Amino acid sequence: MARTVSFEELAAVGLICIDNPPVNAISHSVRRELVDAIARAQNNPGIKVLLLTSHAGPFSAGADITEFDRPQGEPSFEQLNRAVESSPTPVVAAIGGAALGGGLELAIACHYRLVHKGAKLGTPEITLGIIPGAGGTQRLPRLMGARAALNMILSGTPIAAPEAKANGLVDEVVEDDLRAAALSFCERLLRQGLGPRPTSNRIVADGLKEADIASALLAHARSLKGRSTQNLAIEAIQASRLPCSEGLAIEATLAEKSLASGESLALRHVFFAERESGKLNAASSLNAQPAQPPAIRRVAVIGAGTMGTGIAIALADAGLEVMLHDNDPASLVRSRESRNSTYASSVRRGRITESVADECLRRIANAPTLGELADADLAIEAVFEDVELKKDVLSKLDSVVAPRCLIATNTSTLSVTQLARATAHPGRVLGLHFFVPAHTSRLLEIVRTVHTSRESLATAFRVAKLLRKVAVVSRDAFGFIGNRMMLDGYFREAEQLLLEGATPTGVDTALENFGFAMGPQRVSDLGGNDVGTRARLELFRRETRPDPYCVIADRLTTMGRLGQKTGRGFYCYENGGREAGSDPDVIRLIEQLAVDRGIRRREIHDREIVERCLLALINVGAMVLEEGTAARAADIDVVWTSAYGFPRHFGGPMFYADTLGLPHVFERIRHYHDQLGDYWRPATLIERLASASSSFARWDRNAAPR
Ligand code: 3H9
Repeated sequence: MARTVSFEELAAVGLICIDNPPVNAISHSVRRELVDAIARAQNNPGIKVLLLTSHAGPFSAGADITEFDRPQGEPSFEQLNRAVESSPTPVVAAIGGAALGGGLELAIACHYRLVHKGAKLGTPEITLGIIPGAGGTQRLPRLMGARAALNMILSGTPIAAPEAKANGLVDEVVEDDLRAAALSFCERLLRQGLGPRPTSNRIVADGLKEADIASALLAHARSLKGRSTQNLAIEAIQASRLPCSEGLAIEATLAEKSLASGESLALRHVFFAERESGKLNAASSLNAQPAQPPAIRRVAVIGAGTMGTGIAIALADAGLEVMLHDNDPASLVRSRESRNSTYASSVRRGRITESVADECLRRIANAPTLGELADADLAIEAVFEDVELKKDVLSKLDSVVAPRCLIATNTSTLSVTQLARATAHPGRVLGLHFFVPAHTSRLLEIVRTVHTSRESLATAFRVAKLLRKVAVVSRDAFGFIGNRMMLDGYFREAEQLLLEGATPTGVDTALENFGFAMGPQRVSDLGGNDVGTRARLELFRRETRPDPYCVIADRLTTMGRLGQKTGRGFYCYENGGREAGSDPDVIRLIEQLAVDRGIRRREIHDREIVERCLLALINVGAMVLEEGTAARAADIDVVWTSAYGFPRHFGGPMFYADTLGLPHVFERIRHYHDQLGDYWRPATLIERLASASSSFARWDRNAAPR
């Protein structure tokens, strides 16, 4: 088996390098080889100082998450870190790239730390539903104080090198050559006769007061909504006022508890699902060999409205050159103003410097004519959602751009296949479905048609990677993965509940309490009820759906109650604000629509609201799978957790269904089918998996790449 740690003697310095690509995760073999290297150094009287670093890439991305489902094995993290900290030879960590989770915990068990100026240090464990369980909750408070440690652990966001230096986490920040600086640091230690400096011998300078805990919880309230890992983290940090060995024992118990939690299982599922969904062979059966996509440097964006402008900003942020075209010069002017104000706001919030903002702004140039787009590597059409207009733009693009150029449409409702047929080269056409706001949203749905070539798909994956977005491939079908499930499952059921007696506030609050970022009616008001109505018109053009189907939202659209943008929708928004107030007129409208359909209204419990909306989502999700629109259940989970506000700590709708158990899911869907009619027909896939006591996860594992 290949070695994952190397050891080299450089005069009095023993150089230990972690070499476990791609991210130097601290796997069982890394731990074993690190402990061996330390022992070897101790048996060599010529070695006076140990330098621990990585061969390439990050210092370490932490514990190997793929090993979490099996026993840790010896040496454990605790044994490794004890071997490091109790080494009679001083140990210096030289951190290039990132030191995350167990990687940082290893570094703070070392006696001294140097960090490259570009490195990041953090404890992302909370994003995986676990607590730092390799001494982080005990040693971080000893180095940076309990309050700062609490914030770092609850945020999960890494900090930059200067901040790490300022709060005592590292000794020096290195500007250039980390290895050379670390070697001269080691020489200095030797000259000055400085020995080991165990972190665990320190005492925590501050204690955690109730007010500190409350303010940290408040600061991270959004990301921790509905979660429980933070309570274990707080308990562990509080134990840091005890002698370190006692604190470590408490940490170990709490870490184990966090690892076994459903929250952690779900979050780890999403972590791997996001990485898997962005891989070509997982998404396509077009060809066994991955294609080498061409480089992307210059991108043409056609349409300078909200979407086109957002896409242009996303591309510029990724360092790409953008040529923005629109037939309407006024649109181009408005787009420039909107870009200026977006970047100005990023500077004001301290997200980027003024010079970075200027650089990004300079990357976007207006292109008054289509002819100027000829040397684009990628062209993205983002014009108004009108089939003829889009066909016209795509066909013109096809004749203007070079053969290597990928052509993408940003449609969210139209048939990409039909649009692609407007070109002479449908193989190079696909959908890139961005979400609003395009420059900050995490998801990119890549829509492939039967004609889309593997090269085009590979290029689209590369684009997603460049934009740092999570990519999921959808087959070209109405609504792709996300909107199809939203309309046919989630929104439709939410409206049915309104007709049966619930109120918009009742439905939204029940689902928000479950963990959704925003309830369905608030989402509809935010996106615009007219947008949903337009999508439904397109759906009804292609397929039929029995009444009632989102009749309330459609009626609101007819009444000009388009949502936040008109100050009225399912709710009313006073003075152009975002505060949603309930509106008796809407309740009366709902009551009338219910009477028209002979529906008797009743009181509906929150539990029923949540169950029906989730089961409807799961049922349509299963249909999306059996129809082949999504390749894997995990892809659906990625779509819903990254763009539709489904709580990550429940792992996405399909993972959640597995948690409930498919036999139970099937039985409840059948119950609603009997009660509410044919639109609740259980998906065949659910019936099949339930009768075999199987799960979506197993189905994903067994299904060949489609
Ligand atoms: C921990 O440390 C627990 C301890 O406190 C206690 C222990 C007792 N393990 O993201 P990428 C894989 S918990 C295994 O595409 P990037 C990833 O799956 C850990 N594998 O690259 C992918 O594999 P593949 C706390 C890992 O450049 C490949 O590496 N640490 C791990 O966009 C490339 O990943 C974290 O939570 C891992 N720890 O981003 C950090 N990390 O190619 C998690 C990555 O087969 N990692 N892989 O699909 C990250 O945040 C990002 O991967 C990182 C690089 C920023 C490092």
